[in-house]
Amino acid sequence: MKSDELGKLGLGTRAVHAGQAPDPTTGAVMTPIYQTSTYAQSAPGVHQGHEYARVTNPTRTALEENLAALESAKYGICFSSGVAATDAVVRCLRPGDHILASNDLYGGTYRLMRQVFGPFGIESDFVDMSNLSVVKAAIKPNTKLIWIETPTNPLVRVVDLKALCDIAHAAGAVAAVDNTFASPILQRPLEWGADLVVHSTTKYLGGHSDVIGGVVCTNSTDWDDKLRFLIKSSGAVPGPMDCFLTLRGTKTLQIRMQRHCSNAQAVAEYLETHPKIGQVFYPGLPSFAGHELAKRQMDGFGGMVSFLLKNDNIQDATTVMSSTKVFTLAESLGGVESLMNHPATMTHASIPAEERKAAGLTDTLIRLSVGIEDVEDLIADLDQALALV
Ligand code: P1T
Repeated sequence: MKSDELGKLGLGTRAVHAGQAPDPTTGAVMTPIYQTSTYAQSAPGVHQGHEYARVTNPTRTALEENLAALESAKYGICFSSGVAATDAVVRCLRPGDHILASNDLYGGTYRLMRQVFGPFGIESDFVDMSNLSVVKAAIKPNTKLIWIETPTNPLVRVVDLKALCDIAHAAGAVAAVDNTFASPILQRPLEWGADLVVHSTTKYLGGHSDVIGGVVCTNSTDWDDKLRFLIKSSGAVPGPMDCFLTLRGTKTLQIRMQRHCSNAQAVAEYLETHPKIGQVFYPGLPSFAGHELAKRQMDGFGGMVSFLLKNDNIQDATTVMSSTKVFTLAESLGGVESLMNHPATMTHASIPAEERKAAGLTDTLIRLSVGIEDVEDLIADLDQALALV
């Protein structure tokens, strides 16, 4: 299907069809796994569009077109992990440049910016992006990249995409949004003015916790060129099998997201009224600070819920995290199965304790990735674990 036709179709239809046409040689309806490292040339420089698989692979191209269509983007560039996608964007900066990022964000993004790029002379600061005046005050003359997560990991704060993209552009900086928590079904940042959208495709896009991957989507030909040059030159490419699995995942993305949202809403409402719960973080709760903004900016509130116990101590939190039977205690999110995560020791351990605390990420916070199981079973599982404290 051509890209001008795709733009008129709904997201569910794009998820199933974009980037994919029956294989011209066999008629195979599903995109084959082109498990090859190289392609025959009939004379030097004469080939059928592919030369070497670090540069392009047809299974990867299908996935790139599929993800671009979902994000309302012209281009999608796939990477071997979400972190590799972030790395490629940051590599386009130069020593002396400054990144302004959200202070509530995936711990690996913090580690990459501070510990990997810091020694190369790229500065980074992390601020609360739900406060626009704090963001404006933190912009420096050398700020070249504003890195936004919304909803944030792990406190699911919702920040104003349009306002932040406007601030970035007024400062002459690029606005990049990590859209992993929302997925393009619930939020398409390019439509709010972002220059780049980044995903860990490991999460909702893949959807089955069986593959690691990343993507950057953009409408900018300049950024497409820069990122493809990096793919060719530094080689963080996903293999064809991984692309196939991710492409298989996106076909069901829309219906999975609907179920993640309804299950998470029910779990959040259950937790909010539970006597042993101190605080629930979920954009779908009217009591949550980002609720009204989420209603305007998103097409659903997502599958991620975080909470604190009323007895806000690590012993009780550990008891709950060690006692669930349907929720598995593990890093990651966005798969069909429900996961429970302890940010302080797992996904966010690389952020210094003082900085975590300042951002409101306490050592007792528990994060849920609510899966697509029967919601009664999820609630019963939480209920039996909470009964133990
Ligand atoms: O794991 P990888 O595919 O490299 O993606 C990194 C990444 C990027 N952005 C966000 C918002 C993420 O949450 C992640 C990975 N996060 C986890 C593993 C986690 O459990 O939070």
